[in-house]
Amino acid sequence: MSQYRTFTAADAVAYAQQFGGVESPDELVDAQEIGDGNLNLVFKIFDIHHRSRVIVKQALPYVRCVGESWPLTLDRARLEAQTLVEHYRHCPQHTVQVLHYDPALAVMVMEDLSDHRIWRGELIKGAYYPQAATQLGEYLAQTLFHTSDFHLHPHNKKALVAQFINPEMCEITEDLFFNDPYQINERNSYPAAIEASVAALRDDSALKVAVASLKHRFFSHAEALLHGDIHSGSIFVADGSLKAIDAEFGYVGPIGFDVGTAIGNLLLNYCGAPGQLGIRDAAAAREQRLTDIRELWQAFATRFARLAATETHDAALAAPGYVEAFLKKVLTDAVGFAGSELIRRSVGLSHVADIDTIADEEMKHACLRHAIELGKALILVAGQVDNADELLIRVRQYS
Ligand code: SR1
Ligand code: MG
Repeated sequence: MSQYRTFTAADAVAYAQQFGGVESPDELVDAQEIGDGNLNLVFKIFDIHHRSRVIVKQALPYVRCVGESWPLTLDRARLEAQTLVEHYRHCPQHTVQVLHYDPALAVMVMEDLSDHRIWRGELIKGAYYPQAATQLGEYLAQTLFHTSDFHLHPHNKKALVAQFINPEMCEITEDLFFNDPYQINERNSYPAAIEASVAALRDDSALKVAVASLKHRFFSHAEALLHGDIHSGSIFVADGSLKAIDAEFGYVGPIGFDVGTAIGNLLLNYCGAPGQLGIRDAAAAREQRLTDIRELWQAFATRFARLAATETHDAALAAPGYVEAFLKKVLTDAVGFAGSELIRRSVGLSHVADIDTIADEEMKHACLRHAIELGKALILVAGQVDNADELLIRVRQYS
């Protein structure tokens, strides 16, 4: 019989005492459930001095934000823990540390990052972390290069693909990114005022062909072990520090998906800024997001190319000029995936606070329309974008 049971706060404390790796486990006395994501329970565990010491995260057998009517595999806890462990091996400075995990209880214990804040909230406030974009580019390069065919022996790469088969979580992405916004679907959620923009998505056959191509790549291009959901809510920041969390969508897929999700979320903030900040601050925030995107791509592509120059084991993939050609393709993919992230966050089930928390309804609708139009444009022009400056020109053009 399965050992699984849903944790109470007391269970989480007891679990942390046993597996938290702290020096005086009896001093762990309290837990607060802080999960604000769509899927899981997350407990912060406090000691007798009310200092938070570790995090206990448990997967629920259903989608938390929807309820028991949408069952979901508990295996995602294993996939999340193993993705984070693998990414930590290659980029410990930018990956949360998993201290323990138990696939039967679908639980993991992680380092506490209370001295960090979720990047999305900071971006919305207009707080600037000058190193964050470069650090995110570094995280993406290190984790994606070291889990790709550039670096791994072909046998190990195939074993990695098998280890990270993640059909149920991939299906969520497949539906939410590439189907729902382009059809009438009960999961979609958007204000009636933007119906014309959404209806235009359903009627655009060229767009649907481009989205089909993106979905096909997501289905079939096993390039590297992705984080799979690297939006600004999956990233903690502090002065000079950035840590990725929440990797339950991890699977071996197209590198451009992770890069594009990261860029897409910076662009969601770009679209929402006029509704969140005063005119001058919003203009500055927008410029900052474009700089962030340039820095992210620059850091990613430079590091990936450097790693490829010294650590590519396959003779054919080491051919001079190949990695540069590959990175152009990654950017093209990333632009398309960024566009699909903009659209699905505006039309679909899971909105982001960058736009969703805008108080003025008309302004919110304008920001949603902008995100949809920008997303559509990026999906359609992705094939023509092969450097970061060209991407930024396109973003300005559709703003
Ligand atoms: C049903 S899950 C909805 C979204 O939340 C997660 O964070 C992923 O982004 C997913 O697409
Ligand atoms: Mg998440």
